[in-house]
Amino acid sequence: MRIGIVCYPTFGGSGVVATELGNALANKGHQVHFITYDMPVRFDAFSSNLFYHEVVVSDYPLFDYTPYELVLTSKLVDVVKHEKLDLLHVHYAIPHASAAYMARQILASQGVSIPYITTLHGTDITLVGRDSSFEPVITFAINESDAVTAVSKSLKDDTCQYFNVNCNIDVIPNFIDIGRYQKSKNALSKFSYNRKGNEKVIVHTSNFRPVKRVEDVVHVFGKIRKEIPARLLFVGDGPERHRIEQMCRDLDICDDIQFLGKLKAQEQVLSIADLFILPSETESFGLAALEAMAASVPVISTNTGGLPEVNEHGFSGYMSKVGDVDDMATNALRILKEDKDLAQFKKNALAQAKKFELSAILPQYEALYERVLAR
Ligand code: GMT
Repeated sequence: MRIGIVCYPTFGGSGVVATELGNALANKGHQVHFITYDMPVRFDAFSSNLFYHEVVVSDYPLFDYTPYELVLTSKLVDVVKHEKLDLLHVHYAIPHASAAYMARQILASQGVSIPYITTLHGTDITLVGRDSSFEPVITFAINESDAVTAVSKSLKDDTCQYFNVNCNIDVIPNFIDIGRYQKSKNALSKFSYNRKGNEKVIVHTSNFRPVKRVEDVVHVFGKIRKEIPARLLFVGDGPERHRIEQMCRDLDICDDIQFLGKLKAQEQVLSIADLFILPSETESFGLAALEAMAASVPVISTNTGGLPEVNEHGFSGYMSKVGDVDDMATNALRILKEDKDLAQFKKNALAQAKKFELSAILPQYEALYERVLAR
């Protein structure tokens, strides 16, 4: 098949999922064309089946806000026609689904037929999409899609609850290439870090937005550190980072915390981790938790959104109510205090991640593509 993928090319989960999906489809012999404003972070530049088409947004003094969606639409029309694409798969509804709709209409007027599939990832529904400034367009573009997928059952339910949409949504969960994470585990970590004695390494990865409640990570860590030697590694960056750094200073625990910033190969850091903390306010899936589990790292998370579909309470880690940092710290210590418990949780985390192995999920997307093309 000749597939066009539209996504945000950044470190965010939706971009990572879209890019890994494209890489995997290309490995299976499909021709995959990425249409984005920048080279996706995980793009496999050495695959002969992968192509990248940049959406170049030029500035003009009249525009206070450059109309990205129109430039994207024009690019979609061009790539579909000239690369003879069979279908478009857009990740994150805003503004990709409406751009795909517009491209489909323009192409139809030229006698070219192109179906589009929309994959909903989370904040496009739970935070941004619900905003009345987007809602009518999102509802329309979802209903017009030739197929819609959601990355968890919880996200499907939220979509059906918040939007007046036809609820014919396929749940196709996010996936993971376990080999990539286990390989880093078995090799010597490129991440240079000298563990002091028997200290436990705790990791949090996010875009440091308020929805991630990064301050809760610091509170939980502060409680753990009172009981056992531990170090906290932050991966990622975003608007809350400055406030979190200030919090570490105020609590006088900065010596045990490192901010590593945005990392391309975060599996190097996970390979030395003992615990992952994800205390989000809402999380449609929690890809970061799955990545941790693929590296055999148990997860302390909240029980919000799609997280119960990913993290199994008492098995791959524990879940607590949003904001309950005492419970999170108690659970973290249940995992970390005894080496034999930690070893068991690490094994369980990997077993849980295996349920989301790429090889099990990829055929679900291929089957969906075939179904759409057969109509
Ligand atoms: O978490 C974010 O803020 C980024 C966002 C994105 O679109 O990149 O992540 C969403 O999509 C991921 C991939 O499907 C999910 O794993 C995340 O749970 C989801 N984030 C939220 O729902 C907050």
